[in-house]
Amino acid sequence: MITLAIVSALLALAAGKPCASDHEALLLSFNKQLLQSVDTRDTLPNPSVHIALRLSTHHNLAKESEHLIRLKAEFHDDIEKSLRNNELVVGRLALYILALKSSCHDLESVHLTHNEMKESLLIHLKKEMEEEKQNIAFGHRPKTSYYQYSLGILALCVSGVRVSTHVSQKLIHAVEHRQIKHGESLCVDSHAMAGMALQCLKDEGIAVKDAAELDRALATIKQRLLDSKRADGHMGNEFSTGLAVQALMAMGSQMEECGSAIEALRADVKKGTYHNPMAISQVLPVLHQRTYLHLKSQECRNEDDTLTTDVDSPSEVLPSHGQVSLQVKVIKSNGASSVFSIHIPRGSSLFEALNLLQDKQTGFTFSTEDSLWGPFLSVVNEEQARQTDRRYWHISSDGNSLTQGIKDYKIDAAQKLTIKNTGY
Ligand code: B12
Repeated sequence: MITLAIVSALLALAAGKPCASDHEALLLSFNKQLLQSVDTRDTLPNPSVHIALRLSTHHNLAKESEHLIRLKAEFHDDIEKSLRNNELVVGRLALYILALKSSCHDLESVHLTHNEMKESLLIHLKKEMEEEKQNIAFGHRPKTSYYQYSLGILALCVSGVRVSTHVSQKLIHAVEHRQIKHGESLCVDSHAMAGMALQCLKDEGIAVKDAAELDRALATIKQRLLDSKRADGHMGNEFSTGLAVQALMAMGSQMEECGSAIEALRADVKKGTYHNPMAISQVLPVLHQRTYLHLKSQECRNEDDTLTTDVDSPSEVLPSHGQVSLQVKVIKSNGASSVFSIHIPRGSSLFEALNLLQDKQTGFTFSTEDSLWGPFLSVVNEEQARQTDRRYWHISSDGNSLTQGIKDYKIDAAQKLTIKNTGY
């Protein structure tokens, strides 16, 4: 309680706000919102949500332990299913390990069954990291992404496992050679994750090839994160700012460097920008001034158990009036394009709009794959944009890249959407 009061006071001070109780109330309702999301049974339990709940000050221990049991059953099975399909599971496995760690679960007691062999989670992650290291050596990038590669290093490091110098070197090299991107631009989220992974190695004194080079990479990441700050305080966009501030804190930044970014996050929370549980899970820790590096010393003793889900009844959503017109242009990988038009109820999500368009039998079809962020658009008009071929369906509206997925993006005004099969 005392810690929370100090944290609140610090945050209020940094943001130039006199009222610390305002921050505490906001934090509590945001925390409850995330807790409530674990009651949903129509999606897999999400390890990132578990980590954020466990890094918080207030807890609902019964719900958290029930969630852990579901992770160990359903999420675990999903990872094994991917292994049977010969997919790499670096990022999801790393988050699973961090989630177990956040609940002080004995990692050695959990095993993955693959090719009729039983392996501990950490051993399996180490092997996949070696494989990714080879992929970078021969293909100049990991098969998954540098975001997942960083998560892998972070999970091993936080669990006290030695990370091979060759593995860490590949990440340091990628930072120095500006290879960490989301589409065409430098990826703020992945830099944040890389920063936390490399900072963990430094703090733990895990040997790297060249300590001075590690320091240079950390300084570069810090500078790039600070350079990504927009006039409104966000670093990158609304959805990367939480991780960016977390990384800066882990790297020892002073509050003054993050004050406006934290204030932007608080304004977003108030506006209701974060309703996707994955988005909440990436913002909540930093509002508690915690980072993933705190998982190293997680103790799970004498925890508060007062968090409830009696969230204030959600503000009534008024039925939207009228229809808006939507134009959907699809550009396939060979450049061929087709345009579809439809009228949809104002306020529909893009997912609902695409379903209506499909039902009209105009020739437009689509399908999605589940992910921790929700449905990822994977097939359009019978063409699949495969991540294995480093392609995806990029979505933009009136020329601006969407910052949310199809389930979260709401259409309030007439617009022209472009769905383009894009390489990355
Ligand atoms: C890497 C990445 C990508 C890569 C994924 C392929 C690869 N090389 O791994 C590519 C370039 C394909 C991509 C695409 C998009 N991305 Co992206 N992506 C990321 C990033 C940096 C890491 C994701 C990851 O690996 N997570 C770890 C693993 C363990 O979790 P996972 O759920 O299994 O990961 C998969 C999904 O996350 C999925 N995915 C990636 N991005 C997105 C976005 C959405 C909305 C969904 C549903 C799924 C999804 O691909 C991952 C690999 O298979 C995150 C950053 C973050 N903060 O999370 C942004 C992030 C998730 N992406 C984002 C966005 C907006 C998009 C796009 C919608 C951009 C666009 N305008 O087209 C598209 C998705 C369009 C579609 N077809 O549905 C936002 C989502 C914000 C939000 N509120 O929804 C994030 C948070 C970045 C940001 N700060 O804006 N992305």
